[in-house]
Amino acid sequence: MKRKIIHVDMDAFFASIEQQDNPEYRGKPVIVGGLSGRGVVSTCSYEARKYGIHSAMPMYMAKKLCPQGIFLPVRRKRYEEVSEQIFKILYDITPFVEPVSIDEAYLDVTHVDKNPEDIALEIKKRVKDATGLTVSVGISYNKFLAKLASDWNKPDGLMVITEDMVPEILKPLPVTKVHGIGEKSAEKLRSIGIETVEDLLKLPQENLIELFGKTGVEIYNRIRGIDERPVETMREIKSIGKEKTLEKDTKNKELLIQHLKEFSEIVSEELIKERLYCRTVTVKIKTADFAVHTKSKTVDKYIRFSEDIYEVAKGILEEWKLEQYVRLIGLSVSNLSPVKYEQLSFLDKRLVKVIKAGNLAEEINKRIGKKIIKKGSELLKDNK
Ligand code: TTP
Ligand code: MG
Repeated sequence: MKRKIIHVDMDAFFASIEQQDNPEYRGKPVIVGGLSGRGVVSTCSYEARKYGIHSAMPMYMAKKLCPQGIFLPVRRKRYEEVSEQIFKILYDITPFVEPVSIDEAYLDVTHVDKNPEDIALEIKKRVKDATGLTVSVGISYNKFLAKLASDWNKPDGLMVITEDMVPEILKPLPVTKVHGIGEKSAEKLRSIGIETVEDLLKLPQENLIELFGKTGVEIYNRIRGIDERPVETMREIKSIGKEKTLEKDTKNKELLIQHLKEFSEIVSEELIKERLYCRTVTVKIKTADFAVHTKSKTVDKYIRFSEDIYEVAKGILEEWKLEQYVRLIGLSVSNLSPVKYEQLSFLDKRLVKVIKAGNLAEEINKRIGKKIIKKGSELLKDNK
């Protein structure tokens, strides 16, 4: 049975949030990014894109292209908050969500008892109602094609790529549209006269392997509509941490706390990148005699921001009676979850195992609300 995969990607995400929060910016070129001398554009509104501005462009260049633009700094915390609202909607549709970035995810809706177009429309409506923002949605039978579809008619797009459309629909595309082919690879291909997928389809697999190694096989398959990558709902990551051997052994707590502050920021960034939250914070110390000591604290709610992690880590160190000089200090977080809502924290391996075993009703019953139980039993029906 062919899978049903949905890819969602918010439109001009950071810039759209700014326009939503500040109605006077709507319909105008809004550019969000680093505003200092060497800053770069994070993203810009579609109005600003008409001037040729795009992500990763140096800010001074954007200012030159559109001096009348509205230039704003990045408010990451706010964007995270909105992202959270969106992911809540996605997880409400299916537990099989793979977060790709702050504004992008794959959903495997093969087992959801609705047609994918209706699910897509529901996502668009619910996201709009909750946040005021538009999202582009692509539907297909694998990840590569679903992502291509969501990008098809941005912003506010909805596109379905069915099996009978492949490979015709892909042929006119530039090779850079193929997942796995970046600018550098495209250049390589251009040098041998290959610009579009149609050109690429003429190359035998061996040639692609010569050019790209293992990825060559993937590219060969993708342009023929084959991509078996599963939507990965679970993360294997057990903990995230950072540690450092000090230049000089010390007993100075202020100095050690300073390191914890820096580590909190690094760890927090990683959590956000992986779309994870944590509940346990561990401080590690290696003393001058090379003995390793750790102390942990588990908090009541899931956290991910550096201030919160730092607060816990600092508390641990403040209470620590340092008897020896410290030569290494570390900070790690564990007890990770992809969502901070308790009712959704069933997104782990166990669920998948149970589904495979086929007897999930009772297991899910224990952990989740009624709505999902229904979805769970539907799944069970499908699996039989
Ligand atoms: P994207 O989804 O790539 O871009 P976008 O949502 O702004 O626009 P589009 O309609 O084309 O999807 O990235 C999501 C957010 O991630 C984006 O709003 C800002 C941030 N980002 C950066 O900070 N730097 C970058 O180089 C890119 C590409 C994105
Ligand atoms: Mg986007």
